[in-house]
Amino acid sequence: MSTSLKASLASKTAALKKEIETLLAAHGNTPIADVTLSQAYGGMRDIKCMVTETSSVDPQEGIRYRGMSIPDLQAKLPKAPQGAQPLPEGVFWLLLTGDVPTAAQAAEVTASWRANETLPEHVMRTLDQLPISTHPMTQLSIGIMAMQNDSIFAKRYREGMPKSTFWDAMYDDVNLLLGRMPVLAAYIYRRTYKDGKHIAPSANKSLDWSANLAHMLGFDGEGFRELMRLYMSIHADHEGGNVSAHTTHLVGSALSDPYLCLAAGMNGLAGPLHGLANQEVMRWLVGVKAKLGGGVPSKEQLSEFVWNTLNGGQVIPGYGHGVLRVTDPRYLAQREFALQNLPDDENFRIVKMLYEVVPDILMKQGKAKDPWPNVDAHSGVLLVHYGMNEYDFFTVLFGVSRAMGVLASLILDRAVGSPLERPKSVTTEWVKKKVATVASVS
Ligand code: NMX
Ligand code: MLT
Repeated sequence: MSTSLKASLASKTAALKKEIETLLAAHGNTPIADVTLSQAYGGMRDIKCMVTETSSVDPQEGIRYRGMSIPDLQAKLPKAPQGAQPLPEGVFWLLLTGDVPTAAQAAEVTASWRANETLPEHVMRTLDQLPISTHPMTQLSIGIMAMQNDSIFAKRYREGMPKSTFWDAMYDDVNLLLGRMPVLAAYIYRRTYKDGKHIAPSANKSLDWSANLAHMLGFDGEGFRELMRLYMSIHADHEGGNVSAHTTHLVGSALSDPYLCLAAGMNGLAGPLHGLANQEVMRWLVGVKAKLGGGVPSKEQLSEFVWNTLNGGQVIPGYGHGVLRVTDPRYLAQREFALQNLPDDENFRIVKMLYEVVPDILMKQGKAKDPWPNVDAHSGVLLVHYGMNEYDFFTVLFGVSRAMGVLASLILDRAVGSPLERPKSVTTEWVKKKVATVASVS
């Protein structure tokens, strides 16, 4: 277990808890948002009604982890010996504490996760019983649930642990879970697509978490390792309101253990409007190529295909966002990676062309509030470039990364004593009476 991370967390969260108590005592009744009827019916978009410490998304700037943009992470977080991308171990430290770790501290996280890289036998047997056609995200969720009997939080809760130590039990569970996530993901990949020929974790115990994941998947080149470090770092967190983070937080508010919470979050990530969009992008792009006879289409052909998709009542996967109103900086980070490492890749050339074509069309159509590409518009072509052609697996990689962000928040939730989440719902009948009353007084 990473002892200095836990110690740093303990002192940070004690201070944060005090700060929140002081704020609530002085300003507990201060309104911070109004809610309109459109928001109540419209997916609660933009209502400021929850607090998440790990990251925030500005509509014009995109993601910042504890105030740091993606270029900041790339410049300031520890890297692998020959690498240029941040180590996700450093991202996790940052998300939890708000501090940039040293290389030694990031290595401590690597060691504590890699000490947990064994899947219980029954988890593998459970997965082996599933039809091979079971979607990898369903396998991921079932695999996480199958490990729930190991939950330290659930065991200690049953034994009567005091509320002040919830975060400590949560931390220990999360440490185990994050150690196991890459092994679980690799197990699913190799059973589903590689005839069950599994690859053991690297004997080199100082190999970082992402490189070891790449190894267990069966991709040992430095290019794929760097891609995994970038991928794992940028998909980790996107403030608290997205479906996977919000679900994990909500389920955790019932004091469910992190296995139950993470599986719930992953089930949300598996939806096509959320993380599953990354597989849909690749499928859609391959569909374009097949329909147009292969190769790189012209802009005119691509535009026609985009319009056909829209006129068929479908969304353009990888475009649009619930919060962002600019190109997603996670897309730009991946574009930068592609420009450096695979500038002539055929699929990348199509992705670049889509960037020139789709926003204009979405603006002309006039429905999407954000016509720009999101993180999922780019990730698939990078994976395919290095030989990972199994699109249905892509969201599992998103899930391994997202586990870091949502589980960091879950530890913080328990540390500051977040209560049961229970908003008030109303009926349309109630709404009709309410608007009638408001209309009669104005
Ligand atoms: N293609 C076609 N129509 C779109 C798109 C798109 N990419 N994005 C939004 N619209 C439509 C949307 O379906 C809605 O139509 P209607 O009024 O008929 O229901 C209208 O534009 C207004 O939607 P917005 O308010 O702009 O978007 P919202 O916040 O509801 O949804 C997404 C955000 C991300 C769900 C939406 O943009 C979308 O469906 N994008 C494609 C799927 C995707 O890429 N998802 C991944 C998001 C990132 N992630 O990893 O989670
Ligand atoms: C995410 O990374 O969770 C997505 O961009 C969706 C969101 O933020 O709503």
